[in-house]
Amino acid sequence: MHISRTTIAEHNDQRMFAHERRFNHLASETPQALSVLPLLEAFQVAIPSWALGAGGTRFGRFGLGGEPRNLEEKIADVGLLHALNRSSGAISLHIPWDIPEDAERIKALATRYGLVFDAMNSNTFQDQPGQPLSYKYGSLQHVDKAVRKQAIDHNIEVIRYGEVLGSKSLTVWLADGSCFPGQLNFREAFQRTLESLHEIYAALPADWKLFLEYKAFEPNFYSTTVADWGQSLLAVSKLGPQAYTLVDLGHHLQGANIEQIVALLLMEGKLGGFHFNDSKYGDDDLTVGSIKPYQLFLIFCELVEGMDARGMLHSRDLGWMIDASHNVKDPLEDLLQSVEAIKIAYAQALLVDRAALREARAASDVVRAQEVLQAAYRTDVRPLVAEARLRAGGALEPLALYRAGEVRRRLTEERGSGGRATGL
Ligand code: PSV
Ligand code: MN
Repeated sequence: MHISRTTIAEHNDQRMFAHERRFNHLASETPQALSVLPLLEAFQVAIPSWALGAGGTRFGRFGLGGEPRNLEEKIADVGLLHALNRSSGAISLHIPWDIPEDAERIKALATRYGLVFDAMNSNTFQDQPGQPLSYKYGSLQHVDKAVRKQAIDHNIEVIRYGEVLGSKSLTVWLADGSCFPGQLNFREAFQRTLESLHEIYAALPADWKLFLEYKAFEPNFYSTTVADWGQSLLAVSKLGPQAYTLVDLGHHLQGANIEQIVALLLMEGKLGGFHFNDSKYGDDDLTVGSIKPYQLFLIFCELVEGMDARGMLHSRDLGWMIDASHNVKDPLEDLLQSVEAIKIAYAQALLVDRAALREARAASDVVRAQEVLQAAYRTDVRPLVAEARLRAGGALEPLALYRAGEVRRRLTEERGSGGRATGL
């Protein structure tokens, strides 16, 4: 499936007059809007290879037509998103769901779509067919050294695949933990995990990063061995300068102040990457910005401020990835919405009057501080995000063009309706 430049240009021409009117109005009201356009254009969000088909819950899964049947088709789907929004120029692979059998060919295919490979993800939370030892009681934390070795070797294998693809990071998420009190010695489980991580860390190429993702609960429901940002930070600090914490928005206990976590991790130089999604109750993996868009904005405020304080390049110095699951929506539509929500929150955070905020804080003027933040949050930045997309060669309204092109129907014709993308 391909959407040509001509189709995009025709779509844009039909909308140009209305877009220019909206954009010029915004630019006249918000003069700094123009200066943020290059930042918006450069900002890319990686699409996870496991989120291109229908997801599911433990109660079942409702299939979808035209799901990608292999890695090549997943790359084609991400290529399509990127052609539409020019902001999804990377793909994040999960091994062994997406083993690149011929990595050089896969890399060349991705390059044709203008895509690079973001973080590689290992999987020691499931047993694979033919796997000698089970991860039922954990992987890097396991009491049996042989299981730990199997999990370490798997992570090193993932790094090797990533090297050929041009990736520069490994994300480790561990389901390790315990389901019942008494099952684990917490200290020893953490120490075994750290020891295993040291071996993986030692296999990292010099220009790679290791991201350690934390998660409060699930699939273990009494304890998780890397359960929160403190535990991840503890581990990555002991590992060394190439190890960082990864924040997945769905992995906190309810009400956690994620923006504060982000601020402190950045302050310590230990925030490495992000998994975007949204949630109401637990790790719901919903469309970014669909439930708590204000929280997303506040997180971006801390990201922008914290990265600027350290002289970091927004587009490059953190790993930006979506990690979502799609139970009722067309995944490609959902991903377009998610990327748009991320860019809207980023644009709004860039528009915060930081000097005014500093002054309000210095005067302990709480009311003024809120006004300053919300002035940015309540600015309709959609024309700004659309202008950045237009300048980068994308569509003014990606979702509208996706629907007008009947992409899902065409994908279903091409790939059939019984296919099932690999993943959870
Ligand atoms: C776990 O819930 C997680 O967030 C990790 O990032 C996994 O790799 C991903 O979801 C896919 O299951
Ligand atoms: Mn995640």
